[in-house]
Amino acid sequence: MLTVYSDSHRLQHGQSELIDGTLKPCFETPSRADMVLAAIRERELGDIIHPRRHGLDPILRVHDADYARFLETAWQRWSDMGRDYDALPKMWQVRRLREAIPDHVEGQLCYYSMDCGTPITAGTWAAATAAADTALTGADRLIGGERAAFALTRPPGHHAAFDYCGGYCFLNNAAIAAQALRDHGMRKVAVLDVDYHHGNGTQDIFYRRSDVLFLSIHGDPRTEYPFFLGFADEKGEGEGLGYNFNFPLPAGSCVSTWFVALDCALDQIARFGAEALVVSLGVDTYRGDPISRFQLDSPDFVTLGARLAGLKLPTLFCLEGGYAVGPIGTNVVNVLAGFEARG
Ligand code: OKS
Ligand code: ZN
Repeated sequence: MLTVYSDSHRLQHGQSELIDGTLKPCFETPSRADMVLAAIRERELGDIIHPRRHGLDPILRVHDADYARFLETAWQRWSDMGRDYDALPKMWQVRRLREAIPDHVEGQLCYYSMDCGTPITAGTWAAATAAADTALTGADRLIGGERAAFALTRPPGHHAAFDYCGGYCFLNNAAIAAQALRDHGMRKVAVLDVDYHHGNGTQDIFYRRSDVLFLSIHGDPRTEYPFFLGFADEKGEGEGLGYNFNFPLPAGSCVSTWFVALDCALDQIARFGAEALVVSLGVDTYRGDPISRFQLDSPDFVTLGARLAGLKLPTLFCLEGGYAVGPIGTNVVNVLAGFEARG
């Protein structure tokens, strides 16, 4: 399978995130992508290409222009105040506070963030746009007739919504790619999110649309991040009613339960009549993941890949979460190799 990869991911290396009540080193590190790339080379998965620049237009198909401008300028405005450490928000626009967008960068940081785990650094915009280009270059290959591609996207994207960042995500790589597939003639696109966490950003972007089906299998938001979205009763709105499927599973769920949910999701994708599939591939469902609580073991990722291949659709994989850095390469490549073996 073809891999799209850019060294620019390294430009996103946040210092700390707020977790369990303290500032801790970021879980979302450059070493994650390094390990995945090393495993791809070692297992000889296929060619590795650089992304082509696509500019802002395909990003603005799914993101708010003011939000994108904020991301692009935030670090400069933050450092103009004499700050040389990561920009993190310190409050949120909760109920009954004014909804007007603040003028000041500090207020905007609060307005455009979902959490305190998504630091904006000097290199965030360059890294995030390179990740979007990585996904878009993978989508180009599918449009060109390729069966499948792997976009080694970092920073990840699935928590990034129309107009906010969060969960280590700034631009929604998978959504940007899915929209590009639509814009290049694929009439129905499915986005399947198998990361441990609900893909709230992707759901947000496509919630009112029937041309992009969104499905997510994830830890139940009653106990798991992102807490405020990802419940089974979220089925889409307006035109999009019936085109959003959430499969929340209790934290600690066993492997067989997870695969039952996967089969339900695959059935829906087949019924929908998708012409292409985008997989938000998080491997934080792994039993050894430090911030997640499912039980998949490394060989289970081969099974996942094979089941996805059974849909017989042009498929773009975009990397999302996965924080057990030692095994992350094996787990990701297992999915891709499982997919290819099933052909
Ligand atoms: C705040 C964020 C904590 C959890 C973020 C989850 C990121 C992830 N410190 N999403 O798929 O893996
Ligand atoms: Zn995750």
